[in-house]
Amino acid sequence: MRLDEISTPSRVAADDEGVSTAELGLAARNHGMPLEAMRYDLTPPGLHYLLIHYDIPFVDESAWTLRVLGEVDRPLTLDLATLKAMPARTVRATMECAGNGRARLEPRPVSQPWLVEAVGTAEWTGVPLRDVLTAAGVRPSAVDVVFTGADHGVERGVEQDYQRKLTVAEAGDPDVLLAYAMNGAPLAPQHGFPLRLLVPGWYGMTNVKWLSRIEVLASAFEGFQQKAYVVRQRADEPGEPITRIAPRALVIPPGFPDFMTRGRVVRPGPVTLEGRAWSGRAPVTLVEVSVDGGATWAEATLAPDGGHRWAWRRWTHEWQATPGSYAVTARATTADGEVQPVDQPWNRGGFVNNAVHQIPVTCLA
Ligand SMILES: Nc1nc2c(c(=O)[nH]1)N[C@H]1C(S)=C(S)[C@@H](COP(=O)(O)O)O[C@H]1N2
Ligand SMILES: [Mo]
Repeated sequence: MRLDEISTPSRVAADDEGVSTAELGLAARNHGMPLEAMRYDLTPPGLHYLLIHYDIPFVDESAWTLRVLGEVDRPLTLDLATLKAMPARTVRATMECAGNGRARLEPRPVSQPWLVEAVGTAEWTGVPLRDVLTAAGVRPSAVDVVFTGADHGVERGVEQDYQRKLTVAEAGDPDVLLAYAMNGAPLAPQHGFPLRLLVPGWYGMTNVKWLSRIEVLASAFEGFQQKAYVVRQRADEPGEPITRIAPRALVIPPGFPDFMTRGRVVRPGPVTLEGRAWSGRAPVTLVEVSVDGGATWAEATLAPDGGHRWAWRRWTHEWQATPGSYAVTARATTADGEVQPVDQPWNRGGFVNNAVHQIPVTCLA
């Protein structure tokens, strides 16, 4: 047997093909954030979404070290106590999986079948990456910085440690952290204990968990996960690399749900529609709400960002509900004029689908 016989290539589902038990298995391991948890500024423990390509590695803190090597004058081996003794920084960041929205694409790329719930917000504490790189003395020849996790698996026939890179310039951003705490507590095993990379504003795949090694290269890194996270229409094109989070607004589902369909029920009268909006590109400056599936829009009230540039912002909108059927939706616009699309931005990997999300709501008589 060869690895490529047990590990299948990426593919797109047939028109009438339902989600398979393999996709269900991924969805059960990699759970989303229940949308009602958008009521919290910081996603409470256990409610933040999870995405783990392989297994959660078991890491013994007393034996763990981080190695910094490659194009540096002083290769380092750091334990957790040494990292925690360095000046720390805390950044509040909304993290979102690049595959969020994938299962709503038609046709559906077969992979982790996210609807819209692959998001969460946390306060991450750690050492600025650039302080560690400065301590190691990055050489002028350096081009890319490669981050390796302790997890190992096979994907599309390629056996690998999970690895992603930043360019030297991207790695120098003072908000990029080697984080050992999430919301003031040590990282949970599923979120990367004992150390993960945190790159505020970038899609999830960049934030390498269970960090074991940082290698500075004098050439461009072309690892599997660099080539996998690209927007492409055909399997044989190189595609556009995925970096920063596209703007998105989501609605906290109003009223109460039907158990099976999760369709919503409200009673006539005032209903406060509420949600969050975020962008890793230009900041969100406008949120609009529609109760008729996007036929008409009203401007929502956007709360101040409180100095948290990389975190979602709360928005509210008062709605006078009268008996009938509604499709409640919201859309975000950024300072650059980027507006969330109504039509799906389809691509083979099912990435960066920030098309507006509609929630069916019934107002009782
Ligand atoms: N080592 C490692 N890091 C990883 C991953 C992984 O599978 N292995 N998944 C990435 C992806 S695709 C996402 S979306 C985020 C999810 O982070 P979370 O599970 O803490 O929400 O972690 C990223 N970091
Ligand atoms: Mo992801």
